[in-house]
Amino acid sequence: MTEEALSVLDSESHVKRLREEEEEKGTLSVDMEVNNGGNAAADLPECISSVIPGWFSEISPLWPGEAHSIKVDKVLFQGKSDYQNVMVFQSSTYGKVLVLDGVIQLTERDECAYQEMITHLPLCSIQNPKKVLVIGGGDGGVLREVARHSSVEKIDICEIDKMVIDVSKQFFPSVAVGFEDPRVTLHVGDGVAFLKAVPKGTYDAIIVDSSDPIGPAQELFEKPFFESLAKALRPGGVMCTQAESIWLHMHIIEDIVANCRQIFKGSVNYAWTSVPTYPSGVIGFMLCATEGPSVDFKHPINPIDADDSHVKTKGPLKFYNSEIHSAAFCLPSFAKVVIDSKAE
Ligand code: SPD
Repeated sequence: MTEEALSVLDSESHVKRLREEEEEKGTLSVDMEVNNGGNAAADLPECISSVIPGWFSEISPLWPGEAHSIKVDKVLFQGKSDYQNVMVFQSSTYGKVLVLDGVIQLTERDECAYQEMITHLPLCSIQNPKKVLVIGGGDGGVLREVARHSSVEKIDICEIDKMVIDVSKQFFPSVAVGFEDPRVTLHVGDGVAFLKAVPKGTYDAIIVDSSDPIGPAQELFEKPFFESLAKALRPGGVMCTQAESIWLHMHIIEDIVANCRQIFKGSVNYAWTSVPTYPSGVIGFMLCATEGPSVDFKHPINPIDADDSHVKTKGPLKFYNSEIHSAAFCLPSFAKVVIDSKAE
């Protein structure tokens, strides 16, 4: 069987499994069943396919009723680690794509918009970050960005899934290049347990580059984890965590903001960026500082774009600049109302 055929079968069985899960939960459209006499798939008009052959469709209960699709040229890798399904495919328009449990983690074309923002929003907000911890981030992209900061002396990373690291090194060398920096120490293990063992006040900055809060990353969105983060930071230290989409996940964001407000006694702000291949095309970040020297996240005091010493070895920044840093904290009114109300 050709790889193209395999990829179609795989995406069909993935969609079938998710449909079955949705049906079990009763979330699949009732209208379709009624309008089609109970045989929805068979009676769909030709222009609407239940799955587009040769395309990857991203379907999840975290974004019910929609599925972004990307045309697959070739499936390059499929495997099952101890934690999740791992897939890499060559797309027609976004370069290579890394998928974990059916959810896109990065594409070669737009990964810069996420990795640069999740890293430089916190690190450009404090003077001379020296010790940085990355939780998750097994593709190495956040490491690549942290390594642009010449003040940084030590970079620890704790990633649970070795397969993600190996696959990234094999298929995404320009992302995984972050692992080659001599300041990096890799810990393969559970980020929650790792953080609990960190002595109080160890890090200037912690970046949590996780997948969505279903599966191995779920605990990284819960209150005890935020308490461990705060404890591991020095006074006036900063953390930045992936905080989902204002279009899809206001309920998750509300909880994160409320928890962080209680736990972090310094600044607590929400920022966002545009990533076309993430659900709804945007993703947000929760930025928090511990009590201590005050941190104004909205006005970078350590501008990486003013220093070009990193450009020779790592290439130019593609997305981040000081203007987009400040702009990232401007929220649409519907989100501002909710986030500000939780921030009081
Ligand atoms: N909905 C997908 C969110 C993925 C966030 N993490 C991406 C990891 C890239 N380093």
